[in-house]
Amino acid sequence: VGRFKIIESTLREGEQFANAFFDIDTKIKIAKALDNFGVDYIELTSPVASQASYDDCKAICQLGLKAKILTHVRCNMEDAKKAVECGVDGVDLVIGTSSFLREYSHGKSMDMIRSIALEVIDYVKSKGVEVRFSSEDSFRSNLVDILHLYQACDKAGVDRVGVADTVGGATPRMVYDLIRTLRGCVGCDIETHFHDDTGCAVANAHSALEAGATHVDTSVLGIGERNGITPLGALMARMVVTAPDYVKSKYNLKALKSLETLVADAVQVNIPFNNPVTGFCHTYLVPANLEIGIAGIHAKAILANPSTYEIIDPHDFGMTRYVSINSRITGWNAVKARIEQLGLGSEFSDDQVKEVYGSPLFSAVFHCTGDIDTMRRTAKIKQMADIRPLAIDDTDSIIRSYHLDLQV
Ligand code: HCA
Ligand code: CU
Repeated sequence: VGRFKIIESTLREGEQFANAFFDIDTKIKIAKALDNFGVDYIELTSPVASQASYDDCKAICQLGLKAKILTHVRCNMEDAKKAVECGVDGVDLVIGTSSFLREYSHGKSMDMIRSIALEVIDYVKSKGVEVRFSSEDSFRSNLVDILHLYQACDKAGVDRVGVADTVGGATPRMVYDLIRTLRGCVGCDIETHFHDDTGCAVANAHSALEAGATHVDTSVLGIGERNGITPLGALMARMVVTAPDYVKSKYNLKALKSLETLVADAVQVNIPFNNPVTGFCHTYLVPANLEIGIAGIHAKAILANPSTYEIIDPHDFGMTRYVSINSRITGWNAVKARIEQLGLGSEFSDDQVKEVYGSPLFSAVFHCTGDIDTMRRTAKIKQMADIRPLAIDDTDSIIRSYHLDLQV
């Protein structure tokens, strides 16, 4: 599980996302940001797709990035030739092996698939280029058929075989079983690709690694066909817990948020509110770089030792912990921490902190005048939070005006 590689497919699978249209400048920005993050491979749309795809693929190959550049093509000679022509480090070949795809898409038998695959693999290898062979819709393909096919590819010297959950229906246990079996059949690396239709894309990737897979396909924010694939950020959140030393030393986690923002802007979506590490619930109440919000009832323990309620240290991702105090369930310790963050710690005694915090006993007598300034002057945090949701600057102004009153 510990040592895995990322095949970052924002510029291939991600281009199949409904909103995605990347011009060359955007592609280059994203490729550089992915490279800076430290992904092992960057996968690009097939150069056969369009003239711009061809030109852009060539241009990205010439950027001199540390990441290896791959392109993703159908498993046939013409496509493979175009791919090699672009100067890529590797070619990802794909062909459908499920009965659905064989019947409704390309109409080829398993024997035909096998002989084409071997011919194309041989060609790409002869050009000194890395090659992967993947069976699309692997989980709805005949197990014996695909194992034989992968074994033949392995013998032919393929660098990786790929397993794809094209329709997003696999469970972590199905993944574990298939990868475990495949691991016993081939010596080459095993790449995996999981769609998220049933919400299992991260769990499936983790299961695959546990069973002996070596490579995981990701995209930034998971963008891809339908609701996409394993998101890079969520996989990082998962793997920094599973394999902390490897993940922290290999990937530039502090660059995750800016990478996600870049891609979110490019495809005009918001970062999902519940996104691991960088989502809205962490960043909502955040001035500058204070991040990770935690509800009030857990604030005391969090402040004493963050690990009490946190599996991930936000600092690993370049963020600071922000303990939300804008709630009626907040405890006075959280208010004290905020006062300290505001640089006023030395000027408040514990009794004064408790006073500005406000005892719940007084909430019955507190009247909302409707005038926000009067409310700010007279309200205590607790009472006000019982009336309406508070914003960060509400509590800050309550603290500051109390502090001013202390000085007169
Ligand atoms: C596609 C389908 C694919 C391929 C995955 C792979 C899938 O767009 O060609 O090459 O391993 O989900 O099956 O993305
Ligand atoms: Cu896919």
